[in-house]
Amino acid sequence: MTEKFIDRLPAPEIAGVVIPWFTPADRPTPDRLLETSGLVEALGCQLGFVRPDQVRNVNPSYLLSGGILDRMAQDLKDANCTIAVIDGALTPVQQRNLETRLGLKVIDRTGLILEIFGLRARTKEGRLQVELARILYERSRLVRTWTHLERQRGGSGFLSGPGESQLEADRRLLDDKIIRLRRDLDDVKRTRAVQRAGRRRSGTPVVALVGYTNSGKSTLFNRLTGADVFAKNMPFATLDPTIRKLQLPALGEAALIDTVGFISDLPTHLIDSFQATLEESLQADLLIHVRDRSSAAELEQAEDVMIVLERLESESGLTLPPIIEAWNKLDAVPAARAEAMKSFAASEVDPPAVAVSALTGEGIDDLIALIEGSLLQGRLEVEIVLGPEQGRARAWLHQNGEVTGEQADEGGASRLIVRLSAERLGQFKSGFPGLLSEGA
Ligand SMILES: Nc1nc2c(ncn2[C@@H]2O[C@H](COP(=O)(O)OP(=O)(O)OP(=O)(O)O)[C@@H](O)[C@H]2O)c(=O)[nH]1
Ligand SMILES: [Mg+2]
Repeated sequence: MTEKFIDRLPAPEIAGVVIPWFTPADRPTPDRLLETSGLVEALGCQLGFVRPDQVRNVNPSYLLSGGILDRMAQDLKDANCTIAVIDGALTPVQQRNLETRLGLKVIDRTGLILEIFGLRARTKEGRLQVELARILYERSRLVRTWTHLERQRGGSGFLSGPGESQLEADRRLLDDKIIRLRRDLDDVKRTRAVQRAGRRRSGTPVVALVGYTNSGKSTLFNRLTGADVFAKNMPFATLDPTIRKLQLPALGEAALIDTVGFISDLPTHLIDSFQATLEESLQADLLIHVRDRSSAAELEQAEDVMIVLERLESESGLTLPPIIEAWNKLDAVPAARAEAMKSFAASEVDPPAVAVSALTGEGIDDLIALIEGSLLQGRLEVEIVLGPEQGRARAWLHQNGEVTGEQADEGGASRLIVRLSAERLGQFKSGFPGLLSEGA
């Protein structure tokens, strides 16, 4: 590669941000402005200015049209900006043209989010996923800059010039890296599958938190498990999945997963490369959709979360687990509305909901009751190994559960995957003690 499309940013930069909008329907709300500022700050940049600009006529070379562009150039200068952010989608050509015109580094929304992910990734898995996302992004831009690169490298042959073969070489290099990263990520997936099988063998129900970034998942996670996970008022505070024990009054031990949040216009490359992490949630027995009910953009955020989940469902071939909702930040909502929200939540059935404050602890007992109730209603998947002498247990399982897989081991034992209600699972545990390993 002779060229890097997303460079690491030396801090502190001063960023000037324009949020382009086109029709009244996509005019940025005040919350969108806050979100954009949050993203820029999450990158460790100071905010020079942030402003929505309506693009009435799209200029294909720059996206922004004349007047807006001139004003942006002036504002960037006035605020001593060192970087320009267009919180929208730029083609590689537009990005390059803007950089030349403004004399600054320019990044778009995808570039911005990728940078933040790069800063946040801590675990090996997180880093692999971010690296894959970056390379997929680079590769997609490589394809579209074909003519540009060719011209830049001065192709001399007139049928297939050096420009083209250079591009081919770049592309192959990226493809090789993509293959290696996918292979490494497959290893991660295998490890996860083994851990999951362990939990299944012990019959531990798994509950996963999902939701828009900054909705309070980690705060709720800490509240529910007594953990001390990094929770902060910034987008993508959490990137790597964390799993902890959750004590339920009747069911006993469950596992709770906290993971990466969603955002509107989440770059497709990110969803693709975060499959391993996101699939972990998809294979839970229950999802808690955490919604920040104090945000004005809350409804759109909730819709965006569901869109991503449904997309993951159709792409992975997995079925979404049952979903309940935690309407969070109750304390930040005016008292009268909070009261109305509490009773409204209580009347919701599809999906069932509870109003809570992860910060003050209000409503948390109700949430725990709802989690337990939903698990009891839902069906859990467990793996049980039975010796040849355990015919009675096998018959019981066939009668009371749904056996979705059965495999014979060398020693004559068989390995059953069974879907059971939590209640039946409890009966099995007490009726056939010792057949499910504890606490794996
Ligand atoms: N007022 C109020 N603030 C809350 C509540 N829950 C979380 N917050 C705040 O919201 C911000 C984001 O919380 P996090 O728990 O980091 O949110 P998250 O969903 O894990 O965010 P990401 O990991 O970035 O996706 C923090 O400043 C929290 O203190 C709540 O119930 N009330
Ligand atoms: Mg978090």
